[in-house]
Amino acid sequence: MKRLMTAATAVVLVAGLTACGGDGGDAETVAGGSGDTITMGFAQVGAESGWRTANTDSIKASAEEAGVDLKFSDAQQKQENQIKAIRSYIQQKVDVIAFSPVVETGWDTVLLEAKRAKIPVILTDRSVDSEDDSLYATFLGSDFVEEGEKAGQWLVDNAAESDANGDGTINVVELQGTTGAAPAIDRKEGFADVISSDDTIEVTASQTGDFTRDGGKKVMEAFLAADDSIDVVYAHNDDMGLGAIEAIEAAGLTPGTDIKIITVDAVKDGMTALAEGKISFIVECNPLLGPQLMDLAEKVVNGEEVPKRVVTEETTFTQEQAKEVLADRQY
Ligand code: GZL
Repeated sequence: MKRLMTAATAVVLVAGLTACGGDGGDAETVAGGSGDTITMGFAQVGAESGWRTANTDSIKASAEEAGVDLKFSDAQQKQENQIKAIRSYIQQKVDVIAFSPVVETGWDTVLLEAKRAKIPVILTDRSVDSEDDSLYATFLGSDFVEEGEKAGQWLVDNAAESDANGDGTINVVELQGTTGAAPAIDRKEGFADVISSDDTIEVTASQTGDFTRDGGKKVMEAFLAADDSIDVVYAHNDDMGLGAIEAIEAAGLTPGTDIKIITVDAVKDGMTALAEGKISFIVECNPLLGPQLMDLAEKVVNGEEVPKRVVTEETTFTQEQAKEVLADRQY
């Protein structure tokens, strides 16, 4: 089913850098609120990556800042836990529900329950694949296809330097994000579209590492055991790229020299590895969605018009750029 996106109403989110504090955790009430303050139920994916932790911190800090009474749950990357959390928010009659769908499909039933309970839903970070876009008020998050395209474009532009074994072909292995998740599907699509313009570049293996460091390490170990001519790793997030670095070094190879690594996110650990030259290029995916989420929630609860799609503004980093900004990165 095609995701219905009214791109024309998309609004670009200017990244607001905010301090981050707090930790993940199961169902909890984070920001005190009483009387006519807005009560928000937030069903988070989990705590699988540095990006997710920064995203959680931004949401909690922004709720505190905005005086929003935040009920927060961590689904440990399980869709059934997110659905349970959304149902509990419906029973608690919160003013608004927000969540980052761990996968694209399987949400229509519970979102219809929220609609029938007259509780607006805001999608943050990841979207759902549904024919009925009346099931949510707005989707705030990155354009993951564009992120994949940026990663692919860097490889096309740097193909020659990426042919480590000099055989005239660029052998790429791909560490995919969580199976069925919008960022995994879209980053794969965008990357494949752009590299198809250069027939010397080929993805010879692609497997999910579930967006975790350990997942990236284990899959990379298997890739290295099966193929001694890998030139490039394209990892859908920094954490899997960092896991791949561990596997590459354990195999006696030098990341950045023997095998180039391209990742997405630009969290501190990823940017540090980029500054050191172990990663070669990072496409930023901004996790600081908290301020915009609270602003959208207030408008939605007050019955104000909001754009159906709010696109996060983000950039890319080379090794030189990482060295320049690393000290100032807040996540
Ligand atoms: C992207 C987000 C992804 C990050 C990963 O917006 O959903 O999930 O890229 C995170 O690091 O686990």
